[in-house]
Amino acid sequence: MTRLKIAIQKSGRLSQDSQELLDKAGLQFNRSKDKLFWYGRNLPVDMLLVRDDDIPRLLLDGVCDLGIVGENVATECCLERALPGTQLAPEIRLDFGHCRLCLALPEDQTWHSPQQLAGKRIATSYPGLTQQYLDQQGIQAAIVELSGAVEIAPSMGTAEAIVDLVSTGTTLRANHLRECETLLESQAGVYLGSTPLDEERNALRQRLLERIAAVQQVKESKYVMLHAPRRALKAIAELLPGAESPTVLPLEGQEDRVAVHAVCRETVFWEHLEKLKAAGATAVLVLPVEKMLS
Ligand code: PRT
Ligand code: ZN
Repeated sequence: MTRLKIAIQKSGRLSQDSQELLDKAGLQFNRSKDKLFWYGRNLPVDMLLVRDDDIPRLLLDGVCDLGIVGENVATECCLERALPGTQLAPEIRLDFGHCRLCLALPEDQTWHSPQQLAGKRIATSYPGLTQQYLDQQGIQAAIVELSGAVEIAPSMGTAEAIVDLVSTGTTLRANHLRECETLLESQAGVYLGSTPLDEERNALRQRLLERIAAVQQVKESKYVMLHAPRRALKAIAELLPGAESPTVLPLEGQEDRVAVHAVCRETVFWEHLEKLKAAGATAVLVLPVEKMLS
């Protein structure tokens, strides 16, 4: 069987989370620190470790069958290529690598509307997404393409505004810039390669996708156990976040109280536990879920 290839970022913000995800999905590789290729030990799946910007192209050119990359990079690559049919949409969103692509102006300028960008210079590493925003607003402005240090462009006098990725906002503040508009909300995702696979490889890819989806699901899931008065069962079941039909068990020697067990598929906050207690629940236990396949 021809082997599947997965591309992930070699070193950067997405690397560790990507490796951990594949690890939890049960993939084992012969790891090598310097090599860009890790051979899959337990399944016919190999890993390519590359720069994140190369991942969309590897997928579109059919070199890789799966890839983990930010929505910002995937969308920008499709816009740059501007080929009809070259859509890359995430198969699964991974809830890491969160950031937003923002338009920012120097702090001393007030933001009224996109019209004020007309005729100005905008520095960015995302010319495709920036041009798309300008086109949507019907504005003509010059794009100054930079591969890094975009945030210093206004103070250097090479641009009046920037479009760059922001997560905490510290970099913008340190450079006396203010966020004005969000062009794209992004997070890492699993993307599929463009080349159609034969039946066997397709089945293997589907199996991996199911495992990855299960790993994602399990992250938020908790197993909740509690004791409840029989009469409050309905109210308590409704208070369990994201739980479907909890298991109700008798308690030895207690007629009016039962044990309730449930898998909660949404985050269980302290507020949920406080409400459960107020509804009559006692001995509330919240346990992590290791693996789940449904
Ligand atoms: O070498 P390679 O090309 O693989 O890596 P890279 O340097 O291009 O990318 P890397 O590792 O920095 O980021 C990889 C991906 O992480 C990005 O494509 C995004 O999808 C995601 N991501 C999440 C971010 C950020 N958060 C982020 N904050 N990517 C970059 N930044 C930068 C941003 O460009 C700016 O310079 O961090 C700075 C702003 O951060 P704050 O916290 O100060 O707002
Ligand atoms: Zn990059």
